[in-house]
Amino acid sequence: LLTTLRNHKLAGYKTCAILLDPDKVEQNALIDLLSQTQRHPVDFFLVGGSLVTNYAHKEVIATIRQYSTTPVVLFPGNPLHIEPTADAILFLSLISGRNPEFLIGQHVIAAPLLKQSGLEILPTGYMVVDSGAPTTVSYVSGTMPLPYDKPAVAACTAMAGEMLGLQLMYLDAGSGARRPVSAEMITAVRAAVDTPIVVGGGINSGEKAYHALKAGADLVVVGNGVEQNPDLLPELSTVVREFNQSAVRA
Ligand code: 1GP
Repeated sequence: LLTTLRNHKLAGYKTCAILLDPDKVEQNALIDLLSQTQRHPVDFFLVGGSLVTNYAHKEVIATIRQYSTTPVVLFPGNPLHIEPTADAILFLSLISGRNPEFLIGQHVIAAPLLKQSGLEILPTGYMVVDSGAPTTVSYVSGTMPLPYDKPAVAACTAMAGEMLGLQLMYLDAGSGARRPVSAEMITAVRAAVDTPIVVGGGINSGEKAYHALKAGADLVVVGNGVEQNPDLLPELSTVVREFNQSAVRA
């Protein structure tokens, strides 16, 4: 998947992913969503969240496999969320924070399990961005998010992450964020690094997805938006497709 993401980035081809939170997703709603993705495809499913109270990763992935061939990527909050039936895992180092547990500590615990799992490892610089209200990820990780209006801080953080060898950068305003990551910040990070850039948190309309892609995101992640509004999936899929078509024409 990393090679695919890199090639897409080089070709200027944009992608989108739906984040499924095993705590929230209900079996029938998931089946409906999966059948909708036959008509309105997405590129990846992300499964996980920073705090999972109902560990149903395996069941959620089994249902996805039953109805879809779209790759499944784990978005873990801790090593308990490793599920070898997925295709890959975002191996997240929380580089916006200064909590050693989320920079390297949990990774040491997870490493032998991951080595055995057969999962593709996607080394990811994870940057949580202030969205105007405390988010679960900030609270659970005990870290301060990047200031919303300091694109240069995000750019330098991403640069350092890339120099440390991280292969993807994920700018996340947090689940259900009131405001998504700003276009200015995405553009600054885009200019600072060559890695593919993932952007998520609070993207609950096609328009917001468009702005993130236009600013330089390679992959947009939508979670709550799709759960709350069934019309968003077709909209999202159309935005990404049209974006790619206009890029080809240009
Ligand atoms: C959160 O980026 C994801 O980690 C998705 O957020 O649920 O707000 O779309 P939303």
